[in-house]
Amino acid sequence: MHDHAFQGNYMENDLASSASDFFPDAVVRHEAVGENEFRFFCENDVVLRVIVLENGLIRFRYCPDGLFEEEFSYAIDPEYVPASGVAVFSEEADFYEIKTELVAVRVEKKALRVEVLDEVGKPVCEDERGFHWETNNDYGGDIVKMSRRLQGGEAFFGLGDKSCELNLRGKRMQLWGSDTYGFGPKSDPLYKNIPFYLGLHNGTCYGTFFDNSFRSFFDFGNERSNVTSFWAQGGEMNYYYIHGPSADEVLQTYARLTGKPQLPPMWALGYHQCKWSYRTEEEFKGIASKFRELKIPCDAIYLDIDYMDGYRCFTWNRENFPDPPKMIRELKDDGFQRVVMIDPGIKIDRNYRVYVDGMEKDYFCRRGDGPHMKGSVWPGLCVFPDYTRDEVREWWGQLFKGLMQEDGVAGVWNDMNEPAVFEEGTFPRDVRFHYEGNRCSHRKAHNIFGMQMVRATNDGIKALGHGRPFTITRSGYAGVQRYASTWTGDNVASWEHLRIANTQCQRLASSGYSFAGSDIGGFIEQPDGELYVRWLAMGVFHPLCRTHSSGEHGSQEPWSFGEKFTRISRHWIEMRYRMLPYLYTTFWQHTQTGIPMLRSLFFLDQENVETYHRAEEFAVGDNILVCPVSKKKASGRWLYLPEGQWFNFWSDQLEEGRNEIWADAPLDRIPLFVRAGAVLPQGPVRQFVGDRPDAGLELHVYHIDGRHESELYEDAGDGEAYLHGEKSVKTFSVEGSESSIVVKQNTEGAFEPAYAEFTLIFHGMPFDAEKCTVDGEEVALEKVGFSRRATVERGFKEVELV
Ligand code: MIG
Repeated sequence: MHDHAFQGNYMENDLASSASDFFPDAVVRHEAVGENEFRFFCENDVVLRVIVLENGLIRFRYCPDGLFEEEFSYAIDPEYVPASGVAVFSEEADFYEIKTELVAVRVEKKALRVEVLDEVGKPVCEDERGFHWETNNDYGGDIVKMSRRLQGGEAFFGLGDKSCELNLRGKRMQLWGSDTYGFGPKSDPLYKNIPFYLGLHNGTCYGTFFDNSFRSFFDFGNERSNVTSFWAQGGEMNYYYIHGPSADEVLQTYARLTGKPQLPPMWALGYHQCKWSYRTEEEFKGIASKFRELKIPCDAIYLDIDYMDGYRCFTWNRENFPDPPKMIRELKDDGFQRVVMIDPGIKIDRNYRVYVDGMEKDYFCRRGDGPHMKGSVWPGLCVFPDYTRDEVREWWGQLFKGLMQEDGVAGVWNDMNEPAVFEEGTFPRDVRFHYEGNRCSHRKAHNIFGMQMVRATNDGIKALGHGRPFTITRSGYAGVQRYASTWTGDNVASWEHLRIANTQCQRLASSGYSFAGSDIGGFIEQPDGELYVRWLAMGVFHPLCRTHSSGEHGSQEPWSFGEKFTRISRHWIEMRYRMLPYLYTTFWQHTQTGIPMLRSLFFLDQENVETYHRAEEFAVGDNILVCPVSKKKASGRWLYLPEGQWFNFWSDQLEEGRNEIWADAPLDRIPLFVRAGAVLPQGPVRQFVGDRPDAGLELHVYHIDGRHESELYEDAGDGEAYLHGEKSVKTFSVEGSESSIVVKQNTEGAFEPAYAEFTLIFHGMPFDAEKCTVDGEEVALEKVGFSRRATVERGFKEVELV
């Protein structure tokens, strides 16, 4: 049932170099097209087009025979407008040079090799043999290849959901989305296809985005230790060089090019509970009331495939769910959002309206010779919508009308969209796709199928009036971050998988896909209480925080492991809600800048090679750093702090960065550090996001010898008013010395939250604070443990503590 045919099973065309490779000859001619495009023509008809989109964003397109096919990309954000770069062209004896403010691109005359140097002339990225190709007689087209020199000390990151070590140096990876039930650290390919990676050496970071949806490969010194290469089994050698020099800048540019997510409703950042499956109304409602009864916060509960009538999408099993609108209304009244699964397979059944309608409209995929693509999935034999046609996407979107508008479903979960079919694993290669008029086979459409499915889902429910849709997808291609959140698929309840989940969420974030989480506790098999709470403690800091399990091994809810672990689970989920204002702010910042929500250590200190090899520590947003405990029976762990000064969240102990330290961590602690000078907002514990709206926030102020700024973003938490000014962005600047600290607040935007006061809590003051003044007037200062606190009006301008 679960097919692994594509794992480790390299076929004849999988090698980076082959005896039948062709290479470009010498450049014989060049021309400029407009101000930012330069074309180079070789003796044997190879053509290279270099397009300067921005000073640090250069696109390279190659063709072997002078004939570029029409271009089309699902990845590029339709709203992307190049921030036009200024290119200066010159010719030297051996090469041509295109110079911008940030980089110099050299194209060697002899064999079309490309080299990119930074503004001080340091090589960042150099072709080895550069572009070459192999002709593909089976399918036509070419296997297009690129090889580069691996730079001294170079580390590699990104490439989506890979489960191997964080730094990809020495690895070879494949992109061909696969349903990999129970994957392990060596499984490849996995579910997602994100052909974007970062190279980092000598403190300089650059990105490569190979926008080609065919089955593709990336080799980081695996086949030959001094060579990096990437290639695809069809399509064009079409890649973007993205200059840093910082990793942040690379990600910002990549996000401008391929798009940023919309801000989700705030409840999407609450705690989510899922299982395969809650099978009856009684069971589903029972789960919900148990959360409220035990006072464990929860915002969303999920129905997996079994709520449907024989797995027919957009239907209900009326025996088990006799009155969905009523059930949903009751859950809604109790503060629960309802998320349901929808798969791409449509059951072949002439009494099923979705099938009949789709057949009449000719919306399902067909085989090369004409018949419909049929494959077995949960409902039995199915057909599959061709989501690469806009009429089909629109039709699909409308199908949600009943679920969303009549029944009151709040969010949609798209699974099996690699696409997965039983037995064969995926569609045969000859299946045809519309591809927005650029007709093609499954070889080209496979890797974008899931993205187009969830796009149709997301746009559909948006058109049905959900201003901020919540969708979650298993597969995706570059750009999918515009449409949906994601999870890392069918993992296992083991300590190794806790570490893999950490790696995958960090890696997805580095690949432009921040809104991700893992099945907390593991999908397959049953965690024990210790593993569950350690995993939950990490999951609380992931953008998506959802427990899910296959349900085959008993229950996996926060109360499933005895009273002690119920208490600890509650503690962690309450922590999620305390962090919610901070996480929501971090998400909003991400939608503005494209800087990842989770940042592996090299984002924080990229001059420092120690960070190239650190995999478990990560920052969440601007001000906090986490390092999950990932071993059984550990009482704490060693971890590395990057540059800067960090306060231990639990003890207020000040630690100097660029140090390996030990942090104690009993089961209700996770090594957690706050940046000196931060203002960390913490919310009240709520049972769900709409609960107690007038409860005020705490602002935790951490000392700094110097200055630091932090932000707090707020809005109504749902709907689109925030796009029209109904939001509030506060900047808190902290200025501290040995004997005082001043916090200034500046607010922009029209949104007024329902609460009136902040509690300021001062941490790590190196002086014995005695007096607190707010806008010139003294206020009461309370001493609590090693911190001082004062309650102040929300609109304060300046608070001073001496
Ligand atoms: O073939 O819907 O990854 O989260 O619970 C398995 C049942 C299909 C795989 C998903 C998993 C989900 C399960 N699905």
